[in-house]
Amino acid sequence: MTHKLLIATHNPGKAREYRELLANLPIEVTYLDAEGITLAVAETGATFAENAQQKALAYAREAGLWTWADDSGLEVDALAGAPGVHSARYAGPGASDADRYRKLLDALAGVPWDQRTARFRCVVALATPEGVIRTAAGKCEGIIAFGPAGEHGFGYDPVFYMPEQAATLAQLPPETKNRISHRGRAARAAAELLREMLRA
Ligand code: ITT
Repeated sequence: MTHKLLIATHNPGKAREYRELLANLPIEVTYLDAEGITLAVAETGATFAENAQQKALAYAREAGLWTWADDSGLEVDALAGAPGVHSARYAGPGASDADRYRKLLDALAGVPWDQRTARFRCVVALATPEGVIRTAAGKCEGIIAFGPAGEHGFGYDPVFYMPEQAATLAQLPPETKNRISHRGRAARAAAELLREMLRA
C-alpha cells in the first residue's frame, strides 16, 4: 500500500524544499491546499518542538493522514534568542519577508560582526491519525549580515551569512541550501523516521 503523507504548511518556500527532499521515498506527498484543508492551528508553544508536534497531530486527525509538520525560526544571540518561535510574525501581520529582515537589521544596528551570531532551527514532527508522534531536529549556524544579498530561498535567507560558504543562504543554489540548512538536516532525519514507520 502506498502511504499518503500530508505536508502541513502554507509556506510555499518550505513546501518546495520538502518536495525535493522527499522525492526518493515510496510515498505520495500531498499538501494542505491540495486536500482542501482550511483548519488553522495556532502556534502557541514555547518551543519549535511543541509547535511542530501540535500542528502534526491536529492535521493528522483532521485529514486522517500521516502528517509531516515543522516549526522553524531564527535565534539571534545579541537579541537573547529572538525572534525565535515568533520569526514568522516578527514584523506583525501582513508584513513581507523584507519587512522582517529589515526590522532585524534595525534591531542589530551598531552590533559588531563578531556579536551577530545566529542560528536557524527546525523541528519536524511526524504524526499519525492514531496519535503516534516522532520528531527530528536540525540547526544551521551563521551570522546576521549588515545588509541583504541574494535572490534564492525565502524569509531571512538574504541576511543569513555563512562564513564557510562565503555567502548568504539566499546566494546559494537550492541544492546547496538543502544540504546544509536546518530544514535539510531535520528533514533527512525525519525521512529516516518515516522509513522506519513505513517498515513497521
Ligand atoms: P507554516 O507555519 O505554514 O509552515 P511559516 O512561514 O509560518 O509557515 P514557521 O512558523 O516555521 O513557518 O516560521 C518560520 C519563519 O522563520 C519563516 O516564516 C521565516 O521567516 C523564518 N525561516 C524559517 N526557515 C527559514 C529559512 O530556511 N530561511 C529563511 N527564513 C526562514
